[in-house]
Amino acid sequence: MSFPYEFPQGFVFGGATAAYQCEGHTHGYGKGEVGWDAFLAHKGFSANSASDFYHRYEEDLALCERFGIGAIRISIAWSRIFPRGAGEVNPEGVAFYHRLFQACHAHGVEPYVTLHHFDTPRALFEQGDFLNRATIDAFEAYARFCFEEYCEEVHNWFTFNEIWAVAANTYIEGTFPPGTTTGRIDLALQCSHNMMLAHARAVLVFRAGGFPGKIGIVHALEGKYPFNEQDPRDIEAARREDILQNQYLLDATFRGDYAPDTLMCAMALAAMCGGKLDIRDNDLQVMRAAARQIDYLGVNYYQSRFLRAYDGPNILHHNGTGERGSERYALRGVGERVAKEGIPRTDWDWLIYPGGLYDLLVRIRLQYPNYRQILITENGMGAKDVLANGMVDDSYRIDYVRAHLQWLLRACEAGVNVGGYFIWSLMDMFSWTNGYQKRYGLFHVDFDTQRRTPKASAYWFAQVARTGRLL
Ligand code: BGP
Repeated sequence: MSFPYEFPQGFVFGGATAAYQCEGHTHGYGKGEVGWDAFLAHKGFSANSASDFYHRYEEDLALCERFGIGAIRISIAWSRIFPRGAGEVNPEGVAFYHRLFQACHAHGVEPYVTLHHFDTPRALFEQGDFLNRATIDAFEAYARFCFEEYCEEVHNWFTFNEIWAVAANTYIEGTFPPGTTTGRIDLALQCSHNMMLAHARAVLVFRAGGFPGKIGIVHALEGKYPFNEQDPRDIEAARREDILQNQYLLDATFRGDYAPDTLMCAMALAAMCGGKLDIRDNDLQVMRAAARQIDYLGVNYYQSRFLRAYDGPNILHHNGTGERGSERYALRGVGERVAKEGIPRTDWDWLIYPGGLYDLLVRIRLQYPNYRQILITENGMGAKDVLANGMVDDSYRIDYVRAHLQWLLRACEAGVNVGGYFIWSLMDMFSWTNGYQKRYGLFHVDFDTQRRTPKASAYWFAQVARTGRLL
């Protein structure tokens, strides 16, 4: 199969990071606690050192500059600004992000800034996180503060990173803090809705304030395919998973409400768990207004799923160790995720299926013609990289990224407006439910010394970014 190889004019090549995974100093410099701190301590993990980005951002930005990476995805840690989520401001945190954004510009690296990347301040988290509507008010106030404070330095904003990951991992899989709830599809859907409302309110604040720049949201999307394309029950399983992870959020993002088939399926799944969704008319009014005003959608794409119908009890086993074959995910009334012959998997059981990215991009263009632009805000391969003789030969990562870029280019050719690609991740970082063994970076980090070493993929990516061609 032949693929196009030239990226569109102005295409942005970036590296992605997230505050909690790279900054370190989770308790330092006036930062307030987040729900993750105690949860990780209990599991024997800590993000307190991570990649020490708090002190080493100059070095990382210099690497971006040297390797032709013109943009960086950064998130602001809400609890560095408002240690308790609302009220008192931490001036040290505010000043830190000014320094960081200014350094980005000094290195010619455009910052794309996310307001919330999984790290709700503990004070709000303990009061129900986004299931509590008070958190929506606090998020809006925090967003307004950031727009006002950083409007000269930041012109590319995202409200949330991966609402569905927050919702599903907290309330269905139980892999995110507090780690005590599983199987509650109703709570996951309610959490998603409330976060979409918070997103919409932040978008309206941004527009009303006339701040310069663009704003959007980042969703984690996955292609959902029936295991057996001939079996109507598998087709239905794939449809249900698709609505849960993709369509519910895409509807909320681009329509500002939920299409009848989306809503019916969501309500039925919520009812199956004994719950009822609280979606108010006023919420939808706000969401509809925001849907008309967002500039871009960030898509995080790593994998797709093949689904078989499943009605037994929930079996949810997360592979957080990199022991291939140890993942199980079977959700009653939705479906069971299964491996498919011929489709390779990473050590963490993530199916490598680059064509799924194409399918999703084309589908967005057709189903939501009012979308303006898509940025791939995360894509990359987690692996147990080995540093030997000062080098990391991660040719498997190059293959992974190349294949995804090929399908991305094919989607551009099919008329989808894709404006950029941010590799996950810029450097090795802490991985939420997997610790430090699962590495994604272009730059290897020795977590003892914090020394950065460019991997083979960094040299390859630099070539692509500099030439705007996939050779
Ligand atoms: C996305 C998150 C990132 C990152 C990535 C890889 O869901 O936005 O923060 O962690 O996935 O996931 P993991 O670290 O679990 O392998």
